[in-house]
Amino acid sequence: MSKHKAELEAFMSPLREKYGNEKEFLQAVEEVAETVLPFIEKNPKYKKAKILERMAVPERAIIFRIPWIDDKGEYQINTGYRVQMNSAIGPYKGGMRFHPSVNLSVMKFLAFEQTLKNSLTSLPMGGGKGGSDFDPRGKSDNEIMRFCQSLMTELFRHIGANTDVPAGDIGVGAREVGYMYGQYKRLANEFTGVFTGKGINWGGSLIRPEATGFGAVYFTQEILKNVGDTIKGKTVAVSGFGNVAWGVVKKVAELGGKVVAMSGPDGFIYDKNGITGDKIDYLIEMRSSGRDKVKDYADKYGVEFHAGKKPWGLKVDIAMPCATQNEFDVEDAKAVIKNKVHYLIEVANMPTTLEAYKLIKDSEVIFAPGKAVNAGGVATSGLEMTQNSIRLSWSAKEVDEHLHKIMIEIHKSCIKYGYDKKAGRVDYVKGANLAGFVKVADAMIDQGLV
Ligand code: 2IT
Repeated sequence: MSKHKAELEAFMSPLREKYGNEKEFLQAVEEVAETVLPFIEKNPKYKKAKILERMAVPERAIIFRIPWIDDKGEYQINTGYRVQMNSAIGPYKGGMRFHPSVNLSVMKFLAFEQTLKNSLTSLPMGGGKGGSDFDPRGKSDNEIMRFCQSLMTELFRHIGANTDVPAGDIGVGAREVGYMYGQYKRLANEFTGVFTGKGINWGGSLIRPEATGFGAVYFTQEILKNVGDTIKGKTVAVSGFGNVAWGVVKKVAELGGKVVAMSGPDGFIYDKNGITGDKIDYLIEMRSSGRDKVKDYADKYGVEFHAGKKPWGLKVDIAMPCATQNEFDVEDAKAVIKNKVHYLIEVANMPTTLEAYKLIKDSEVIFAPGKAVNAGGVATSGLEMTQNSIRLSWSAKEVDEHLHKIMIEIHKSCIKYGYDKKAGRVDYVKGANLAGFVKVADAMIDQGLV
């Protein structure tokens, strides 16, 4: 076993023993440990202070009961979570996810990733994540409201504008943020910027809904620029059709690229002319009507629909998984390598399995990790917090300019920590992990053993 592998094993094995059933959490930690441990070996102050060991344990994790009554009058019980991972550089910050797959492992992985991601944005935000195993699909508006109110009846005592600032994530959009915020305000008796992703009339920021997707494309532009390429004329495949995928489609089209494939739970569509113009508006319409079938798009525009399939078998220039964790597996990696897809840009949080990543890493494909690529979402949440603090609203142009600059800076940080002279290329995973780690680690050392 190489020295490097032995170190990784020594670090991971106690975690595996303790948290063996937390598959996603262990995966996220291992991917970070793999690149950070060699750096820690060279910088013993981090080793002595056991920074990475401390970062792998949440400062606090709250698990709570969410009882609510459905429209038939039946009692329903869900589990709520808020993992307050790290507050070394700012209040806990991160979204709330409502999805049946939510459990402690998923919450911890997301909160761990969030800590490094938020650090990368250069804004003062710690890392947190929350949510529930509640499935919003098929629920009435009243059921959603009652659920959100019950959740907040417990959560409100654990959050605050200077303590922990939640936002949206999968299954949580403007409506859910509204209902949670309303109940928070009622209980806490104060109007503060305790949430981001708020409505524009009551403290929200312009561009926040598009920010993750826009930021991902700005970051992609930088990757391409770095190898003398541009997005113009490039074909792109994306998965998912939530906020994030929509932002990607919109920005790619604006910059002269072509998103030719998009997926939903029912399969994917292939539109060789690209999703542009009024087709993008139709996507928004599909989403807001609560339909989650991309087949509707294929029917309306007469394009190919591939039932039950993922879009990664297509010969495109750029693949951008925007849906959820571990959606991109070994078979997808093999297809992407075979088809000579040039760039695999993670837009969701940890969409690539560890095994798939290992294949990609040893290939020609340029890979960028979600925590750098999708940081524009939370960065714009940070900008929303700033606007709330100064009691001003910035124009869309102002917010977009800040976002663009932040993404350019994140790319620079990745180069600073991830440029491999020998290979003559950037290791974006190493770059993002180290850049995110160093800021949090130094703050933790400054603040002593807490
Ligand atoms: O994964 C993420 O970065 C988010 N869901 C956004 C978090 C936020 O606080 O805006």
